[in-house]
Amino acid sequence: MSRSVSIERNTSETKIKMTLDLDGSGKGNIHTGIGFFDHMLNSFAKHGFFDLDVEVEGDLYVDCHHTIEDVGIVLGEAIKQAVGDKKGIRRYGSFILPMDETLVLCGIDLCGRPYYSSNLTFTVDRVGEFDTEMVNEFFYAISYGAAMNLHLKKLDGENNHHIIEAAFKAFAKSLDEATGMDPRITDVLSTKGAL
Ligand SMILES: [Mn+2]
Repeated sequence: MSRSVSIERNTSETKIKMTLDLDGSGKGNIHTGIGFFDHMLNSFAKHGFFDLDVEVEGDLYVDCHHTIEDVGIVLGEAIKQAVGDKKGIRRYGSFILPMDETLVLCGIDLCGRPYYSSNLTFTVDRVGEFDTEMVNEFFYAISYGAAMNLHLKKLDGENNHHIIEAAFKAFAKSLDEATGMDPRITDVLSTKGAL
């Protein structure tokens, strides 16, 4: 059973083509027009063992906002479609990811309800062409698109590049766990019988 999803989304602000395979090998083919964002999405693919193709034509002459937010919306929708009825998956995932002085915790629940909580703050306005305030916009968009609970907590950290990269990698590891199949789970992991 394939858990690969392709989505195309076109607005007056962004044109996005994305393919996500939850059962990939970590191959990223990412072109968003924002170098640091490409670096983050490649890290997400690599460390979650997802295959992720992303092509974006965004209105970067405005700023990076629409491009980053809309990729979050589409990635959330792709996750939601790829997990389907959620039969056999672990549902929960969490990871505490160290990166030198930085330590970021991620916890997720693919419960069908959107919720986003984060304490990530930054001491610079941008890393490369990526506005740091877009980190929380991006993960908020994913949590709503995928209908998941998503918590990100910075436990330690100084360097803004490290903090953002640790968040993307912690999310990747958590999502890999939550979307992973457990042979002991024969139906949906909920006493309600549905997620
Ligand atoms: Mn890096």
